[in-house]
Amino acid sequence: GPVSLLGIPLELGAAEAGSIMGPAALRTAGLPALLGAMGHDVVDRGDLPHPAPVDVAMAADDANVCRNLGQIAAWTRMIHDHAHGMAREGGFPIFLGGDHSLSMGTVSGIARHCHEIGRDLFVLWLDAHADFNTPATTPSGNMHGMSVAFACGDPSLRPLLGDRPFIPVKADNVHLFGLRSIDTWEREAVRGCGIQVSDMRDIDDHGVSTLLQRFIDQVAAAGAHLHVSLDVDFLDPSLAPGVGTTVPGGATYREAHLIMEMLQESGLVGSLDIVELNPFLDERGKSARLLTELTASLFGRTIIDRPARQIRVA
Ligand code: DIR
Ligand code: MN
Ligand code: MN
Ligand code: MN
Repeated sequence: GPVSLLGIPLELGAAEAGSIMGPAALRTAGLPALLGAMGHDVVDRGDLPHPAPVDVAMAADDANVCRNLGQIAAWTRMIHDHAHGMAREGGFPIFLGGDHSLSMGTVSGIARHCHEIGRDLFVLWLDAHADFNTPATTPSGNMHGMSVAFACGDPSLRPLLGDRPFIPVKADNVHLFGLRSIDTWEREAVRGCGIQVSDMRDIDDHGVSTLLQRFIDQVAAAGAHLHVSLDVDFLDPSLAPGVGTTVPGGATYREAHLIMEMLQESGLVGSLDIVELNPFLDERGKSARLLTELTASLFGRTIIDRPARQIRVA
């Protein structure tokens, strides 16, 4: 099937405004055109409209700490429906964000489809942050810091999805990669839940190749769908300044490309989020251009042809 692009101009989950312009910047940087020029069949579905807020049946104590809760819930439900539909149609969905709260909808929608076809789902979370806060642990109230907790089935966040079938992702199947900023209570939650973590120290010690190959082997053994969620702040701020939550010491240019090339060679990736790009903070399109280059690597661009390795045809 085609590569299917969906713009999600959402910024209400983040502290800082600007990621509403993310989808437009990724198009301006040439992401759809480059995939097309590489020979992929690309369909751009445009941007989702801004939904009206909905009521959320969440405990009052929890609801009070979640910023823009009614709006985030409305976006989550709409994004979930689109992600589920796109997964069912086949092809490769790319979700152009927008802040990382959008992944509550994409991951839950993909998870629902995987459940329906009896396929396991793994998630690679490329991010400086764990995004594993809940209403009980969040220091900020920003919902982009809660997406992984939601996807893994945190009961306090479950009402965001309303009456849609909710299929949690197994914590064991989620890998937080590139972690270097975590909040106090969030850290306790990550420790206790079985989620996989490669923090920057692990990457320093072992390199991305060893750590990522181990995870890819698990996904391959399970015959699973792999969803990749790429937060711009995974990258070092010197390479990608266009994000509201930069953290020093991020992935290098070579590390980031190596990850994308390994994922391409695995043939296991079935869907992708590109999130948190804030063009208002970017330097002359630098971050948007790098994200476009990384996407090209994920879709098979190499410096020179490499021998095929366990390529699967979707
Ligand atoms: C922080 C920042 N952990 C919070 N989170 C994110 O507000 O929950 N920044 N995701 O990108
Ligand atoms: Mn994030
Ligand atoms: Mn389905
Ligand atoms: Mn982040």
